[in-house]
Amino acid sequence: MNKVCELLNIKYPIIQGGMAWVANSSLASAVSNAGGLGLIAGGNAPKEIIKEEIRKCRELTDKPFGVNVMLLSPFVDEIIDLIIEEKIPVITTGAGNPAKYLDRLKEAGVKVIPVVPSIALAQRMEKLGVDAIIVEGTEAGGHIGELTTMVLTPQVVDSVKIPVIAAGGIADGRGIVAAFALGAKGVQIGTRFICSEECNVHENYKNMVLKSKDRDAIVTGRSTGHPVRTLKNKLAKEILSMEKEGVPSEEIDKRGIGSLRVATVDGDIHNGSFMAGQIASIIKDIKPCKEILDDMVSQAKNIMPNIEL
Ligand code: TUI
Repeated sequence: MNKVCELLNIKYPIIQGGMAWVANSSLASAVSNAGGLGLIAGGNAPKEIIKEEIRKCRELTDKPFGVNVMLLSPFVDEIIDLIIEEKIPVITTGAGNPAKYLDRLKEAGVKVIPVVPSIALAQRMEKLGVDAIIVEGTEAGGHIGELTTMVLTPQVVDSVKIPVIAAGGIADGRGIVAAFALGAKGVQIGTRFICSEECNVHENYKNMVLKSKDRDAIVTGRSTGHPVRTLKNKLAKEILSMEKEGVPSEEIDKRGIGSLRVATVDGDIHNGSFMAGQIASIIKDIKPCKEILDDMVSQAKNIMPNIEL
């Protein structure tokens, strides 16, 4: 049996990305009901909001689902408390090192799967006793590292013993086969699920993804040390020119604050931050999560009949 499926008690080793302001109980339950692992994204939300999403998700699915913890959030401590109180079976973490929470989480029986952008961090996480690791290439949307999925995945596979899950640039069965060929035992998929029926973001967000072309998912914030991949629009271009002009980092970071809500809730195509991966332009339709998963699994099995999916 596939190691990731065994670890998480799921049908397919396909994990939904923890997309802040995107991944709520509707999306997470749909992915879990379809046989993957759905996750509610903690993002920058306080405990009460996530508690309510967990309650709703439990009404919508009896399958396992997790929470994604964004480690730059001011509410991390209380979100970790909530995860333990609610006996959430698994978390993924992003944008930082979860080391200081690991003992408590493990003691409570919560499986921890950090998202990392480098080999060194993957090795450090394994030593601390995490259950699996997600390696996220720079093709991914949102907050990113430097290395591509293509180079990161095989190197981390060779450097750790725990299961490696590949992320960044995967949106169909071909991507899954490629990740498995590199030694991954699972995949994390984000952008593809934005264009699902159960994803509740503003329709303008979905249309931005559907209309995007190969070079539209660009990176802002390289100069401030917080590189973020979003679809090209007025906001992204403004931030890039502020960077070019040498505007102080704090001011640049300030320009981005709140813009994820402007994208996901208001659907303001000019001023929102439309985080998406480089694979966005491959996505051509909006379908139910079950169809997305079934289609990518059958495509992968057609290409590679003995794939451990
Ligand atoms: O976390 C993500 N992607 C995200 S988080 C996010 S919310 C946000 N919005 C605006 C600015 C910043 C964040 C949007 N997208 N992916 C997983 C990921 N984690 N990618 C890279 C990392 C990472 C980076 C540094 C993980 C660990 C790390 O450790 C540094 C250290 O040693 O503490």
